[in-house]
Amino acid sequence: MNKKSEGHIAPYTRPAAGWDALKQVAINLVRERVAGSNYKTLFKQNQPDGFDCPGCAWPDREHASTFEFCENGVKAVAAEATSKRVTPDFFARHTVTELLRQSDYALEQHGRLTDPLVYDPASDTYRPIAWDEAFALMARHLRALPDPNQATFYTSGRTSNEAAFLFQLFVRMLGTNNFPDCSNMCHEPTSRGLPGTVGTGKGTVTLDDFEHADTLLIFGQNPATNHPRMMNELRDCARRGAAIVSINPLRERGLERFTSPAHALEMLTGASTTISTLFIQPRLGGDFALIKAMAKRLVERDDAARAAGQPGLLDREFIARHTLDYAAFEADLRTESWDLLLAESGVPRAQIEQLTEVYARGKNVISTWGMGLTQHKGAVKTIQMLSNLMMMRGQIGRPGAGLCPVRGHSNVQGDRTMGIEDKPSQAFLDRLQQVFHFAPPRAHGLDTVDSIQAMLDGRVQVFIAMGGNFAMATPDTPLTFEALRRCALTVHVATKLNRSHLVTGRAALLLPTLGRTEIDLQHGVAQGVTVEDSMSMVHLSYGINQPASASLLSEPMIVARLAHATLGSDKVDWLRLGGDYAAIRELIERVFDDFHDFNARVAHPGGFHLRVASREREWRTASGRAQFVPHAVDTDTPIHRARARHGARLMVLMTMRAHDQYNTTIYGLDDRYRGVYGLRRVVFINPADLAMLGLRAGGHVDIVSVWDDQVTRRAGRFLLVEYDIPRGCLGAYFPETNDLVPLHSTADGAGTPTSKSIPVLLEPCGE
Ligand SMILES: Nc1nc2c(c(=O)[nH]1)N[C@H]1C(S)=C(S)[C@@H](COP(=O)(O)OP(=O)(O)OC[C@H]3O[C@@H](n4cnc5c(=O)[nH]c(N)nc54)[C@H](O)[C@@H]3O)O[C@H]1N2
Ligand SMILES: Nc1nc2c(c(=O)[nH]1)N[C@H]1C(S)=C(S)[C@@H](COP(=O)(O)OP(=O)(O)OC[C@H]3O[C@@H](n4cnc5c(=O)[nH]c(N)nc54)[C@H](O)[C@@H]3O)O[C@H]1N2
Ligand SMILES: [Mo]
Repeated sequence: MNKKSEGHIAPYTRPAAGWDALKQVAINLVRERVAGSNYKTLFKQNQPDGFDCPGCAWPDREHASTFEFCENGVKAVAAEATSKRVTPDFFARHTVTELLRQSDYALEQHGRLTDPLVYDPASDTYRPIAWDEAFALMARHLRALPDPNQATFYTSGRTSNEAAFLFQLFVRMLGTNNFPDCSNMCHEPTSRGLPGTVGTGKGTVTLDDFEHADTLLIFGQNPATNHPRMMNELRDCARRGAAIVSINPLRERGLERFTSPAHALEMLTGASTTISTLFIQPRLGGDFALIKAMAKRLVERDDAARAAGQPGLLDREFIARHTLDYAAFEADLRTESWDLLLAESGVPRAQIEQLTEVYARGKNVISTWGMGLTQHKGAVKTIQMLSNLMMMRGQIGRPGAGLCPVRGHSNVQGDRTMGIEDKPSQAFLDRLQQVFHFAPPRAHGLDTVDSIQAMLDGRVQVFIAMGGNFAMATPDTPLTFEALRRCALTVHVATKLNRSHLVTGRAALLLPTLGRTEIDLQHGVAQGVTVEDSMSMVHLSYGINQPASASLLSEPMIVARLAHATLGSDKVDWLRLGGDYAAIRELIERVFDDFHDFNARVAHPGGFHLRVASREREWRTASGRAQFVPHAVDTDTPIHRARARHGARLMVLMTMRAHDQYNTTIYGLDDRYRGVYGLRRVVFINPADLAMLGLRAGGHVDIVSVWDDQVTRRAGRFLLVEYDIPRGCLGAYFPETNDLVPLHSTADGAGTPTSKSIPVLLEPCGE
């Protein structure tokens, strides 16, 4: 128990969701002061005639007849439907410097932005500006750049397909591929890794496959908090007798037992479903070695079975017909050292054998993964190794089986499909050239980390963000702040105030926009936008609430007016497109073959499935076959080097989400399933490490990064909390810990910050 604050620690013993979740919903609706007329919104989320939940990218059951209840979806909707407003009057009363001293939670609580604002350095305040003047100011800055590559354009994953398509078209017509996006910090290793093995950077399953799966491997994911609607799928699988394994350093309570709020009887009787039957707790970043060990064990078991005259365990027909380089891959497995795999994974051999049995017994296996696999140095090769493992038994491209990366933001996958991509393919650029008659820039652009470095170096002068909270979501916070402050102009299109808006360039704009829950009228006609979920379903979303303010513009209209002001409308009639999203969809259809008959197909309830070639065993690799990719265990990483210097005191830190946050948006201060109440500055640690370090639970420490530059990265005063987490591993929440992530500590081949494997030391601080 912590005496100095109101927070406390108390283990959670009930099943996930259930009545506790309902209670939290009520609390949130009151806290957000959601207007009575906006309550109905909650029942329209993910319904055929409603809007797509802005919460996460988990798909919806087609024609869902019951309200798919989701506590955190309600929080996301309530946060947008709040009746609180942050008006020009508020900004006149508070300087930016003053606002910077408020917590992220407090900033969020001020409510929805109502008017376009411009930063006034003389008074250090944001002041109202007319929309036309705001666009003229941006156009002036952009046109004045000697090289369009001196501007960079960030996208967060709530942006609709229509807005994203216009955004990328405008930016490429301007002349750059500088498209940092939230995906760079998220599933980029998935998008870069999968094409090298199965040819397509997307998942191969749909919700229907969950109905036929008998085995689920859940790697590095906390669905009870981050994808609550996935829990209903897991519940149904568990009830059918499917084996469900959670592979996670933390034994997440939400994956143990679950009471479904969608099932009245379960709620009334307090019944719950056991979800995971097996918990494997690798050390942070140990998944690569673990998966490789499973593959090695599978080869050994296959040898033994065949020697005994039984059928083998590998799907040799699949391997022969569909894949390349299995022999080299198997040879590498045979020579790999068990000792090394055990040491690097942190999982005992008996458990690896048990896990391999579960996998080998599965007729239909789905592997899902989240940030626990992607935010590491070796993330790309880990994902490729998982793909290898699944291919060994032909578990890709047939019903009930496959690869299931679980994306974060509700349209992050769609934004990438639409061309928010710093490394666009030449074929895509050719198509843009054909359809729009201009010469798109061909050189690769800047991603998120590159953009920060370029701003620091003065190579980028203008930063424009379509949503998100760039300053808080990115690593190395003080450096990122400095980067933004060195810009000539920073612009944020946003729904609610966040810290990024307070870290201004010499000139700065804050432009308020409609949220997805709001009615978007253009020329008196309600517009729908489309989004693509994590399983490649594309569907329409119509807002139903009155806009938070009469001055809001939609994202597509903001892009259209910016493009018109900057480039003129000779080649593209921007303003017409900004006022008619069906017309934007007609252009999308001309650029992407998979979107043929877009308007007609998306009008069907539930939308349509965007074809994923690998799901149909069409491999879009250079050879036309799925590729086995051998990879060695890396024993010379920054963590190995830091451990060589500091010995057992060296800890590895993961930064993750608490239950009451949406990325950088803090809704509340609890993390219910992990038993943390009213506190965010906590660090989870194994009791044996506490003893080894001479520390005690309830004490406070500073966390200090170990990195091979001269920068001191420190996050002060965290409460030590004993937890069931492997030795040498720590867990804490982001964004409070982003100061600790070195900017250039990124995933090989993907540039993703290594937010889940930061080498650190703990320093006790006085009470
Ligand atoms: N309510 C809510 N919903 C959200 C979000 C939110 O913030 N709040 N964010 C959205 C976004 S953008 C995303 S990307 C997703 C994120 O959803 P998740 O991927 O679930 O996100 P995290 O909380 O970052 O961490 C996931 C899990 O990874 C585990 N983990 C950490 N390191 C390792 C490792 O080395 N190996 C393994 N096997 N596991 C590890 C952690 O213990 C944790 O359980 O959720 C989306 N949905
Ligand atoms: N240390 C650490 N860092 C991380 C992570 C981690 O696990 N650890 N996770 C990473 C991941 S997975 C991700 S995806 C990124 C997230 O990075 P971002 O996407 O940049 O961050 P969010 O917190 O989701 O952005 C929230 C803001 O978006 C704005 N917003 C909300 N809805 C809308 C809308 O409809 N339109 C517009 N224009 N704006 C809107 C609001 O102003 C809100 O304040 O963070 C990454 N950073
Ligand atoms: Mo994400």
